[in-house]
Order: sequence, then structure tokens, then C-alpha cells
Amino acid sequence: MATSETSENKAKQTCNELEIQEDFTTDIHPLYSRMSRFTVREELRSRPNRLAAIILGLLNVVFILVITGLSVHIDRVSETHNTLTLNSSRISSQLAHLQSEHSSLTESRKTLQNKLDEDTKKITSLQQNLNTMTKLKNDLSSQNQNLQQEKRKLQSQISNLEDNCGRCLPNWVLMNNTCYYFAVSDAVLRKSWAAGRQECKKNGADLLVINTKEEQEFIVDTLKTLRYNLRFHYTNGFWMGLKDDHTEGTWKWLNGTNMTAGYWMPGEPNDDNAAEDCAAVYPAAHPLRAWNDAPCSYPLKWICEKEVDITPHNPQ
Ligand code: 2F8
Ligand code: CA
Repeated sequence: MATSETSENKAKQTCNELEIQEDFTTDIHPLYSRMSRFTVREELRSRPNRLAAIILGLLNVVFILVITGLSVHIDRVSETHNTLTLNSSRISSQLAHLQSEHSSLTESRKTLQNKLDEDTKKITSLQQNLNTMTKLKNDLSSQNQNLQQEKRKLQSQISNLEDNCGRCLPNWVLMNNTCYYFAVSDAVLRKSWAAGRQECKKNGADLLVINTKEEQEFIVDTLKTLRYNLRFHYTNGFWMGLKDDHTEGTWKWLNGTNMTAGYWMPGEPNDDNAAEDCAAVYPAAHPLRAWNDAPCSYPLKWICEKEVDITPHNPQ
């Protein structure tokens, strides 16, 4: 009996050895070979195999972790992609809206620009009209002034005619039986003292001789009335029949009398440049300070004077 058991054990051992030997002859990895579980367990029990199994296990864990991480990452990327797609479509829609608004605004801008151009043209045209109207107004104002001046002259002439009753020449002024001529018209050119006197003589008169203070006031007042808009200037004088050409400082009237009362402006007569021997009267503010001595050759206007005709006048 013992002998048979021994031979049976031997047979099993032989069989195991054969299996192991058979295993060494194969090229397949021992883990996947046809080795019996028993054989594998035996194999794993060896150290290098255990290490390999651990590494594989770890790699497996790492792999699973990487896969999980990648999966999460892909989910997130996908989510982000969806969000971006949504945003992109919103932005596209907003862009389309903005483009539409932009074209609408561009159109409005064009319209407004056209309107602005038209308005600018209108303003320019209105400005030109305004300039024309302003010029016209100034012209009319100037014409009005001239007409007013003319009217005053005509009124003065009418009043002279009414007063003169034909006793003085036309445009002459009657005062105390004396006719006076004031060369105020712009049409009459200025002349020297002698040439002015000649003009008086042509009408049977002579240059003005002032005998009284009242006459002096009358002359200056009339000058101011006739030359109402005349600013005072030494060129606006009117020659009188008064000179000091014989003896400097001794003023004589044309009728041969010496001047006793003089109505000189302040500082006159000054015989400026030792060349002023003739006297002129000016439409001065103060009627009793209205004379100046000037060179006899200097061109000025003049005032003539003559007695009224003794011929009686019979108005019809
Ligand atoms: O300032 C007074 C002075 O004014 C003029 O000279 C600048 C007069 N000249 C004439 O009238 C030509 C001066 O006579 C007068 O004294
Ligand atoms: Ca003078």
C-alpha cells in the first residue's frame, strides 16, 4: 500500500515538473500561459512579479485618473465651447444689430449733413442779404441826411424870400436892411481872400464888415444854421473884410475904420508863421470867440454884405 502511494506521489511530482518544463518551452507570457492557477500564484509570490503587479496596478490607477481628468476637462471644454458658441451667436446678433444701427446712423448723418449744407448756404445767402440791406440802410440814411440838409437850406431860402420880399438876391439873407451872402454851398469852391472879395463885388457887394456885437452873433448863428453839420476846423472859415496887412497887429475894416471890438478865438490873432494878415469868422461854439487870422492866400469860403436896394418892393 505504501509503495503504491509513493509511486502515485512520484507520478504527480513528475507531472508537475513536466508541466513546468512544458511552460518554459512556450513564448507566451507566463501570466497568460496555460499554467495552472497554482503555478501562477506561485509565480506571483516571487518578488519581481509582485513589483510588476504593483506597478501595473498603479499605472492602472493613474490611467483611470488621467482618463477621468481628461473626461472632466473635455466636459468643461465642451461646456466652454457651448458657452462660446452661444456668446458668439449673441455677438453675431448684436453685431448685425449694430451694423444695422450704423447704416441707419450713417444715413441719418448724410441727411443731416445735407441739411447742414443747405442751412449753411441759406445762412450765407441771408448774411449777404443782410450786408446788402445794411449797405442800403446806410445809403438811405446818408441820402436822408443830405435831403434833410437840402430841406433846411430850402426852408431857409423860403424864409429868406418871405422875409426879403425880394429885397435881396436869391440865396441872400436880409438883416437890418443889409443883405448877406454866405458861400456855404458845397458847389462853391474855397478861394483866397482877394478872390472871395471879387465874388462879392460881382454882385455889387463887398466882404463882411461887422459893426456890432449883435451883428457878430447874427453872423455866427446864421453860419451854424446854414452849415449845421459842420465840425469846427480851421479850414471851415469865412473871409471877412478885415486885414492887418499895412501894420502888423492893427486890424482895419474894408470901410477904413479900425477894429475896436474883436471876437477872436482864444490865442488869436497869432500871425502864425508871420504870414497871417486876413481875418475869417468860423461857425464856433461860442459866437463871440469865432475869429482867426489866416494867410490871405489861404482858400476859405467868404461872406458878402451890401445895403438893401432902396427901391420899394411891391408884392403882387
Ligand atoms: O491852432 C491855431 C492855428 O490853426 C491853424 O494853423 C494850424 C490856422 N491856420 C490857418 O487857418 C491856415 C492858424 O491861423 C491858427 O492860428
Ligand atoms: Ca491865426
